[in-house]
Amino acid sequence: MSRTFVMVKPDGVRRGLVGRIVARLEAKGLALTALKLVAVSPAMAAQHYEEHRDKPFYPELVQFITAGPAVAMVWEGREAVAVVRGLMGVTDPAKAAPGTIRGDWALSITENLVHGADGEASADREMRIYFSDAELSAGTPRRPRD
Ligand code: 3AN
Repeated sequence: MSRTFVMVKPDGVRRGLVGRIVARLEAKGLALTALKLVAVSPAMAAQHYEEHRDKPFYPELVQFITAGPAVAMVWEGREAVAVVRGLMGVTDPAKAAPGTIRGDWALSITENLVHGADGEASADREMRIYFSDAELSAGTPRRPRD
């Protein structure tokens, strides 16, 4: 089992696509283990996108991700990182395959609806920006109480 960090970006929340995006991941068989609506602060955005700090699109990216509420989530399942990236489609929605989230519902590179961690290490790092240890363990499936 692996876990990944996923975010519905502000454009997805604004456009009312949270439910449909969550439904796609649930239908695939992944398990939702943490979820919250977050106002991403500039400090959180800087941590989240630190690898892109020197890219020309960085200011636009931070401006966008802090512009409205986003939905932070942790999903668990076999090969969760790769499975989520497959369901999202490639970064540029114009090139994302039909049937993927970006391929079906997005067109802009910046406003591309979803973020999914690109590896287990980044998933772990990113989920800790948005969730406490207690929140990360709360969703772990438990045996029902007797
Ligand atoms: P992904 O979200 O597919 O993992 P990354 O990690 O390469 O893509 O990029 C992070 C975010 O930065 C993207 N989701 C997108 O919003 C933005 N981004 C990436 N490349 C560009 C670009 N060439 N122009 C504008 N924004 C970009």
